[in-house]
Amino acid sequence: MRRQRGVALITAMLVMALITTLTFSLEWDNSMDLRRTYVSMYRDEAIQAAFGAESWVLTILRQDAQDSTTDHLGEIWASELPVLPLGGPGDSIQGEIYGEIQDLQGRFNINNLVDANGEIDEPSLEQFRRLLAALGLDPRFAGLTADWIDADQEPSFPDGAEDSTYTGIVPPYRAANQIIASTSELAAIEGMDKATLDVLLPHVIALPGRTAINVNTATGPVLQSLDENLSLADVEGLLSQRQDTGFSDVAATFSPLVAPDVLNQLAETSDYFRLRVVVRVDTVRVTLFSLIERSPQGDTTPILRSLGTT
Ligand SMILES: [Ca+2]
Ligand SMILES: [Ca+2]
Repeated sequence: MRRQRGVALITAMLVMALITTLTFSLEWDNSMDLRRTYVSMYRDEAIQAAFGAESWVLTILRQDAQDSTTDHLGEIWASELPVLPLGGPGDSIQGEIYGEIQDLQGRFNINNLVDANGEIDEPSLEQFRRLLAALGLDPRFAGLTADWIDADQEPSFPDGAEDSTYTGIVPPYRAANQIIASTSELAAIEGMDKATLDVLLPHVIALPGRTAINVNTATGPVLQSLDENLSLADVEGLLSQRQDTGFSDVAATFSPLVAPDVLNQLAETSDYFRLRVVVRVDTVRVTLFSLIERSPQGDTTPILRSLGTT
C-alpha cells in the first residue's frame, strides 16, 4: 500500500511538472507571437506616418516654389521639422515624429564627374580634387571616383583604377562604369575607408544627371572648391555675406572670385531635396529617406526612397 502511494505521488508530481512546463512554453510562445504582431503593426503605423510626413513636405516644397524665386537656408523648408507627438494623452500607444529637409544641391554631385557620353568632365574632376583637399582628404580619390563611373576601362593617370584593380581584390568585383544612385557606393572605391567617408559624405551627393551648385546652401568646403584661389577667409566672408537670406546678387559676388565657366555652373535655386523623417511608435523606430525632385514648374515628386533604422 505504502509503495503504491509513493508511486502515485511521484506520478502526480511528474504530471504537474509536465503541465507547468507545457503551460510556461505556451505562454512564452503566445507572448512572443503577440509581441511580434505588435512590432509588425507598429512598424506599419510608423511607415504610414512617415509617408504622411513626406506628403506634407511635398506640399511645403511646392508652396516654396510659388512663394520665392531663390532657395536659401532661411526658408521654411530649411528649418528642422519640430518633434510632433503621435497619439493623444489617453492613447495606450505613444510615439513621435521629427525630421529635416536638406537641399542636395548644396553638395558636390559625384555624377557631375562624367558628361552625357560617360567621359570624364575635367573641370568637375578638378573641382572634386579641390573639395577633397579642402576637407583634408587625399585628392587621389577624385581620379579614382571618376574612373569608377566613367564608361571606359582605361585607368586615368595618375590616380585611376578600373577592373584591372578591382578584379585583383579578394573578393573581386568590377567598377560600376556608370553614374551612381547612392554615395554609399563610394565605399567600394580603391583605398576608401570609413574615416574618409565620414568626412566626405556630408559634402557630396549622387543626383540623376548633371546639376548646378546652389551657392545659397553650399557647405563651406564646397564653396571653397569652386576656385583654386579661394582661401578659407574668402569662404568665411561668403558665408557671413549670405547669412540666412542668401546672396542678393550671385553673379556680382562670384564673378571676381571664380572662373567664367564655373560661374555658369552656379545656381541660387535647387531641384533636389532630401527628407529624413524619423518616426517612433512605442519601441519601434523607423527612418525614411526620401529624395524629392522639384520641377521648374514647382511640382514635387519623390524619386527614391529608402528605409533605415538609425
Ligand atoms: Ca525657395
Ligand atoms: Ca571606368
